[in-house]
Amino acid sequence: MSTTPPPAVTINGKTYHTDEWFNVPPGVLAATTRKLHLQKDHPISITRQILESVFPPPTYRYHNTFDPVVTTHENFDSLGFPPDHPGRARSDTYYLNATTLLRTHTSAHESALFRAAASPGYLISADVYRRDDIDRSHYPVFHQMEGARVWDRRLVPGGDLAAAVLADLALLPTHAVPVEDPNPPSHPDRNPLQSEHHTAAEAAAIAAHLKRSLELMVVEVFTRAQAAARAADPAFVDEPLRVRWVEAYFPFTSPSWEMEVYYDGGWLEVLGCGVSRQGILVDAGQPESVGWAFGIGLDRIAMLLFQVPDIRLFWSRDARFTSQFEGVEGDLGRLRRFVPFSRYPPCYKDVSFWLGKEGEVHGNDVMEVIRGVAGDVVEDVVLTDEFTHPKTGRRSRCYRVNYRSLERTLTNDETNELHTRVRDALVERLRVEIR
Ligand code: FA5
Ligand code: MG
Repeated sequence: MSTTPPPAVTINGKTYHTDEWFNVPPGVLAATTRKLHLQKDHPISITRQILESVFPPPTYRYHNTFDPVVTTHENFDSLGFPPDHPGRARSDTYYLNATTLLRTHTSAHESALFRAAASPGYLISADVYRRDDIDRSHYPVFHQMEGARVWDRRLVPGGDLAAAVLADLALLPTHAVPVEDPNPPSHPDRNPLQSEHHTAAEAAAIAAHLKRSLELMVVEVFTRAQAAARAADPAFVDEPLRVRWVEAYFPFTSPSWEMEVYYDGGWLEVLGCGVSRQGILVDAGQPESVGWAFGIGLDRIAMLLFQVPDIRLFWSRDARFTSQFEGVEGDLGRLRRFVPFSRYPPCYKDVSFWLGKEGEVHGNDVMEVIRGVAGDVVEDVVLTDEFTHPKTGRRSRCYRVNYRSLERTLTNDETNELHTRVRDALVERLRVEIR
């Protein structure tokens, strides 16, 4: 994508030089100042506090002010991402320069926190950045909470680590939610037992502690959401919570799982987790510690908790949104479901183009050009058609853009003007030819 980077950018008071890797648009740079997870009475901040309540101090320490700018080493290498991992591509990640980027996940801080070893467990909540599609559940900036818990073998009485972890598990509350598939089989090629570091019994105890902790976390959210719904409507009856575990893969955990929650007719992934790969603890100077880690999307949980239908609302400064959460932070009993204000009419416009001679155009680049022009007025963008001309071999694509403001009805003239600017920007930035 053709852009001329500014020579340097300043984020949270620190200045970074840019190079040909720079690809952060102004709207994303501006979002680095918002810190929604710390904004009083914001649904993201309220969600953070509900999740924190399940992981109490002093066992868990909270870190909520880490800077979003990290090194490629922190975000990828320290976690064992291979050099050719697709997540490293400029099409997926926002770079300031070749070795500095906006973190794509809170795991970027895992190594430093393991190294500090200030407490057996920690939580870190923060804004994270990814180039992605545009729709009602995707935004280039979202929020994650990462948690971890370790046990130091040297501190375990009698040296029986599995027994010590199970003793900690026995101290956790229980819950009555049925867990479908509590122990899905792990495939040893992707998720081997780390047999040079753990016995099977130790890994099983760590996994059991991990799963119970995370199940308690979603039970807490779900109980709060039900109470909020009943407060608004005493006759409200929600579907019972259903949870399941599925095998997953992360370069920094083994075995690994995702938790899914049944929602609106389907299974929704809410978090990734696993038993930490020992290499990360060894590199962090903690070879005697073993444990688990997880990462959860706060925006997704907040959307479920408050029934917020569109992720863009979290960025809105419209009082019809913000006023609905006032006072909740000091008193969770005041939590209510979000009452949507009127939805304005959608306006669909198509744009079809031939790819230029330079060839491939990444879908994320198309999304970003459109977001760059239309900002939060674009609700979603869908690729509706793609074909190769049989004679010339030229390739064509068609995208359908839905323009719909959260705050007002757009006029015809306004959407036409926006769409013209979108088309011009696609030509200029991506060198495509409008059909
Ligand atoms: C990760 O980011 C891992 N760092 C999680 C992890 C941490 C695994 C520690 C193991 C140990 P993933 O990309 O799947 O994994 O994202 C984790 C969660 O963030 C998802 O389950 C989802 O809840 C949320 N999430 C991911 N992408 C988006 C998005 N584009 N918009 C909103 N939420 C998202
Ligand atoms: Mg995932």
